[in-house]
Amino acid sequence: MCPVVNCGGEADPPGWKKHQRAPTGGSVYACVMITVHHLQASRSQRVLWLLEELGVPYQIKLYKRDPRTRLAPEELKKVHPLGKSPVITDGDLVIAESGAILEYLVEHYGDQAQGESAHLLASSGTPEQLQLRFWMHFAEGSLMNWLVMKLVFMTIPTQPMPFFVRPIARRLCKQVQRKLIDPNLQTSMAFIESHLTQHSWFAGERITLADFQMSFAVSALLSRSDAAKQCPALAAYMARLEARPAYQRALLKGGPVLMSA
Ligand SMILES: N[C@@H](CCC(=O)N[C@@H](CS)C(=O)NCC(=O)O)C(=O)O
Repeated sequence: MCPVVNCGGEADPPGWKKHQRAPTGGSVYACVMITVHHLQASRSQRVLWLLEELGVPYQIKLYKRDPRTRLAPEELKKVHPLGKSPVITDGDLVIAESGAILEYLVEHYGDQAQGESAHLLASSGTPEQLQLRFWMHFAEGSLMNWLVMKLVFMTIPTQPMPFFVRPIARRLCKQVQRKLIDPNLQTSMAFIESHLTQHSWFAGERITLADFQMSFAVSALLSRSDAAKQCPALAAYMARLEARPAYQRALLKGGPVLMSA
């Protein structure tokens, strides 16, 4: 049974939603817990990390990847028709797509956070806001496409296939990586490295939502590109993220960020 609390007209406490008006005045709150529909080793780790930083209560519903195809289970389509993770539910709301989820969480729960986590957005019209917006879109609109392609073309030759096809598959996949994917990753990586050499965080000198959105792509880049491992600013940035207690708590609750090869 969900507990109920009477908050007498104060701001919504974190994790509680206004339920009904109390006859004696004030408001009655019921705990409508945010649920993160978390696919094992996936982008939804960034949502867990944000919730930990904000200090908002939530629960995790874990979905295991198909061990053969590594795809999400069909069950996730019952939560949202796209069947991808992350998806969150908050009361009657179902929200998909990492960027939309991160923005929703900060807009609705950000003011309940403490310290630097209370200021994860940038002021309107500032250069910081432009940067924040750029990295929010770049992460999923550009960089992740190349990183997913890299994973796909690394994985194809390891899949079951007739023995005489495997050398052809291997050669073809290597060519695609060398001619198309790796040069694009290299360009992105050099751009990120140069940016992080000049700034501590993606939108400037303080942590913002852009860092949550970019965190998964940076992990994937470091794991899928040998050249990225040689980038000192990128490595130092990742170490800074991993040192944050909230990031560690998210890892403990959600498991590793990436699938093992
Ligand atoms: N742009 C989307 C991508 C969502 C996405 O593709 N998620 C992956 C996990 S990293 C997924 O659900 N994959 C399982 C599948 O495609 O079956 C977002 O950022 O939310």
